[in-house]
Amino acid sequence: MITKLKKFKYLFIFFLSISLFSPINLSSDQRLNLLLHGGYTFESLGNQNNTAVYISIFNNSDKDIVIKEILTDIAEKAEIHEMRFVNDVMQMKMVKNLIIKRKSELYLQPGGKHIMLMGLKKKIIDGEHFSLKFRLDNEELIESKVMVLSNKLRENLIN
Ligand SMILES: [Cu+2]
Repeated sequence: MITKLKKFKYLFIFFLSISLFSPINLSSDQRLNLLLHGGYTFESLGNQNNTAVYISIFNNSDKDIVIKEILTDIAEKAEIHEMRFVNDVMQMKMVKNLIIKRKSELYLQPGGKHIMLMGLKKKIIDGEHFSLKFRLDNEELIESKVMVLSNKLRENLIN
């Protein structure tokens, strides 16, 4: 009988801990309307200082969302860049506030918009991953994982 009660006690603690750590309890308000998914970059070579990161962004909410800033531990700074032709030369231009329209997707991909990590603090190695934090216009911070891929997978990429 005593052992049975003990079992119930542990079962109770188990379910209590599940409900305490459940993400549903943490976000009863309207959070996570912006989803960042599938971030990747390529391994750095030699003394490579900068690298481009690509990621898919989904705005499931009814209002436009602005990414104001990207925070990272692995580089001095992170900027959002877009590609522009200037006198027949492709150039990168910084985007200060990236707007993701309501109910829409934005794919940061090679040849287009990308996240530029500038002043890499360490070599980034194939198979590893790191995280970036995105600060939104409502000050919400969203963290997303970036996978590091082999340069062998890279073909004719501009940036
Ligand atoms: Cu760039």
